[in-house]
This record gives sequence, C-alpha cells and structure tokens, in this order.
Amino acid sequence: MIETVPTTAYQDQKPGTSGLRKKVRHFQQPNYIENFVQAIFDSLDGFEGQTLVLGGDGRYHNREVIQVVLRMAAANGFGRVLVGQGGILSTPAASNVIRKYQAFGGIILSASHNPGGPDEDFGIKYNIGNGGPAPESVTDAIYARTQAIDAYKTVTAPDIDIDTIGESFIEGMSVQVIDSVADYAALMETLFDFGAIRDLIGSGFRVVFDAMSAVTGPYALEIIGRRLGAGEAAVFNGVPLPDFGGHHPDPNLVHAKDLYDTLMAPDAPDFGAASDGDGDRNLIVGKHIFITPSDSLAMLAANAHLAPGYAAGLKGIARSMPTSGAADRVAEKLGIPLYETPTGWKFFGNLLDAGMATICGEESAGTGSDHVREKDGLWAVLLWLNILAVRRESVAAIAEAHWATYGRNYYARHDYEGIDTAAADALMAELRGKLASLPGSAVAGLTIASADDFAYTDPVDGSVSAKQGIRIGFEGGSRVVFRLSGTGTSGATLRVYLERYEPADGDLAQDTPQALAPLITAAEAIAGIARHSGRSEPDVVT
Ligand code: VG1
Ligand code: CO
Repeated sequence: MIETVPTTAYQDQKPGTSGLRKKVRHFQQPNYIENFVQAIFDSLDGFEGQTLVLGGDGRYHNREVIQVVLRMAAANGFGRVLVGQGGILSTPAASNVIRKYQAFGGIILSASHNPGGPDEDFGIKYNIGNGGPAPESVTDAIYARTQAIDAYKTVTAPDIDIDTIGESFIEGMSVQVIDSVADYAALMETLFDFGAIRDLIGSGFRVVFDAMSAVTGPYALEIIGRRLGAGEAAVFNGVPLPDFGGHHPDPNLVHAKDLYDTLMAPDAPDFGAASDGDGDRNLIVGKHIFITPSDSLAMLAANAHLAPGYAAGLKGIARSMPTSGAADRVAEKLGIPLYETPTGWKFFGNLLDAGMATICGEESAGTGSDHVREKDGLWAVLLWLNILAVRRESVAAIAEAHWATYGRNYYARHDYEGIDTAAADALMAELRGKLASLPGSAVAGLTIASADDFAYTDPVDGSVSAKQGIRIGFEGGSRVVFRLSGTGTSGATLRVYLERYEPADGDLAQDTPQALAPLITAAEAIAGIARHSGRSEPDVVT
C-alpha cells in the first residue's frame, strides 16, 4: 500500500562536487534520506514505468538505504529497479548499467574516497539517463526541492532479498538483482586486447592491484585475477568491507602507501595500481616510478590508439582546470581540441555526449572515456596494461620517452583539511579581492602574469559556472590554483595546485618538491595560508 508520510525539510541538503555527502549519523536523522530521495524524484519528469539503477560502494549503511530507496521507487511509480547483487555497483559499473539497459537514471550510494563506518561518511548521488552525474541544473532543482519538501512516498513491504540474483516485486514494481561485475567486465573486453595483456602477464610481467577493501575487489578479481591471468594473489584487499578495514579508500601516496612501498622495493613488481571507495579513481605506480594523475592522463591520451577501443584515434581531450597542462601538449600534437572544465565529472558529460571529447581526466586520480559517463579506475588500469602489452617497455621508459617528447609538467596538490570554514572563506575572499592588482607584481622571485577566478561556459548548452577556482599564472608558464573542496564532510579543505613546466630540452629529472619550491613559497605569500588557517604544512600532498 502506498503511503504519503509527512516530513519536515532540512536546509543543508545541497549536493556538492559529487552528490550529497555527510556523516552517517547525519544521514540517520529522521527522514533525512527519505527527504533527499523524494526531492530527487520530485525534480524529475516522466519516469513512470521506467527503470532506475541502484547500487553503492558497500560502505556502512549501504544495505539499509537500498531498501529505503526500493520502497520509495515503487511508491513513486518506477516500473523496474536494477540493483547490484548485495547492493554493490561501482560508480563506473552503475554508469554502464544505466546506459546498457536504457534506464531513466540511477542512484549511487557512495562517499567515494571518504572513510566508511558508523562515525564516518555516506553519500547519495543521482545520475541521469546518459549514465553521468546530474548536471548543475538538476542538482540545483533537487536542492531547491529539499528546502520545501513536506511529504514523501513509500510503501509498506518487507525487505527485498538483494543477495540472490533474480526478480521479485514490490507493489507491482519489478526488482531485478543483477551480477555487479558481468556487464562491466564485458564492456572492458570490447575496449581492450585481453589476449595481448594475458600474454604480457604470462611472460612474467608482474601486476598488483590494491582494491583498498572497497568496491573494486570483485571487479579486479574477475578481470585482473581471472580473465587476465594475474591470479587472486595479485589483488590486495579484495573484499569490500563496510568500514574499508578502517582505512581511507583514497588511492594516493598517503593512503595507498603499502602499494607504493611495494613498487619502490628492490624486487618490485612491474606495475601497481589502486582504486578508491567507489571504483572511479586510479593510482598508477610503475616499478620505481610514480605517475602523477595529470601525467597519466597525458600518457594514456598519447598512446590510446594502441588499444582496440581507441584505434580510430581521439576526437578531443578534456581536463579539469586544476589538472596540469600535460594533456594540452598531447592534444596539440594530435591536432585535436582540448577542453578545460571546472572540477567534477559532471562537466564532461555534455562534451562526451556531443562527441567532442573521447578521453577526460582530473588531477585527483580520475581518468575515463566515452565508454561510460563517469571516471573509471579499472578502465585506466586496463588501458595502461594494454599500452604496456603493445609497447613492451617499462612504465619508467614510457614516462621518460613522453617527457622527452612533450616536456614535463612538474605537479603537486597540497591539501589543508578540516580547517575552519570561516577562515577558508576569508582566505578565498581576500584572494578574490586582490586579483586585479596581482598581474605584474613579483613574489618569491616569480612575476605574476595573470590572475583570475575561473568561469566556464559549457560549449554545448551555454550554461555558465562561475567561481570555480583562483588561477595565478606566472611568467614562464608556471601556475598556482586555489579552490575549496566540495566533497568534504567536516570544516573546509583548501586545495592548492602547483605546476611548473620544463621543456623537452630542460631538466627532466628533478625531484618534484624541489622543482616546485619557489611556487610553494609564492602560494603562501599570495594567499597567506598560514595566517588564515594556522597551518604551516599541508595535511596531504598528492
Ligand atoms: C574531488 C576532486 C574532484 C573529483 C571529486 C569527486 O572534489 O578534486 O576532481 O571529481 O572529488 O571524486 P573536491 O571538490 O573535493 O575537490 V570522487 O572519486 O570523490 O567521486
Ligand atoms: Co570516487
């Protein structure tokens, strides 16, 4: 029986860079989840009888919320829900299922790389029919609805068994529990030469993958372990746990340190990779060499034609504004357009749908292509492996040859986490206030050439997104970018992105911290980070 339940609106349900993310306990307030899910449905038109895709990264509270959404989807008139077995779907796998089965949209339960558990983070995100994150027009409508909502719809029904593949019904709505991995693995087989990668691995090339006790475990075990023949032992932390084993499932040099150390050891494997909580990020580490995500994007774009799915070449490359310009040089050489978008995968959707870009990437360890509408961690790993299988060179040799052709963009991101929100806002306001006066002035021995607040006009639909980050350009091509994170759940996180270009005939073998030292000093002098935040060092350097 369909019930309409009265509720009281919450004023803090504004989706951030990637959906609504809060502490689990915050989500456990009365009707907090129901309000947000109803606001999503109320903001959509024409889903009566249509299909919804539902899954998550398996974190604490995932299973309970799946049941809530199933009942509400039935009450609101969806015809069918496709749910990943056990409530599990990685973010790129969910994107694929939406596209493959022509669903109306999907709800993904994840707080991505944020930790999980009763005192940690949870998240809810809506994806549209192209498989990608809802654009700002939709998330703005959802937020507006959350502020006025006074009732939600649900049905009285027992919990659905989400662990057994097959079909059941709630109030006439079909619930199909699907294999979480099968459709995704099949898609990967269409893009990459699995035979060539199997031969590479069979020849003694050693691959390891750290699933960080998060969603990619079953995907990596099936694809890397079984289909590519690397074996189960190649997958570390391959069982998804509700609290990710107490770790941050964030594939960077701090949280994936075990993997990094494995690849830096004297008898290191040839290739190592990791993914995040929901499977859309990737970390690539070759034997004795770390590949920055910005470089990885550029190297993948330069070599993508070696994989069957990209043999026809790329239509264009898109990168988020703070991502380094390494990919720009590849686009230039290939004679294809390069698009610079705000941070967040939702800004790539229109470019991909319009066939303007084939490969996209972000400095935050996100890379993907037009095969789905999300970034895709395992896809990046497989493209790397396909390239390695064709070139039969080491990761280090590929990187060095790349820099010798295009030059090298030394790059790092400094994060100041959990700082006081008012202090972070003051820092940004002060920066914005002095932008006009900066060009021409000298800081830490560098001359400022340009200073602005990045605004993006979508070339497809003309929508404008302003205030997307402060860019300071220096003479000689170096750059510092300042922006506040839109995914955190406590206080504010300031991100400072540092980049220095060294041409192909320059010094390509410097230590990154040393190469960036003048920029680090300049960033402090320009923004007064210590004065505003009370911090003299970043919490995380990636
Ligand atoms: C961060 C990254 C951004 C990424 C977003 C979602 O956003 O910087 O590049 O798209 O996370 O990734 P922010 O606003 O905190 O800088 V995920 O893997 O957390 O869904
Ligand atoms: Co993620």
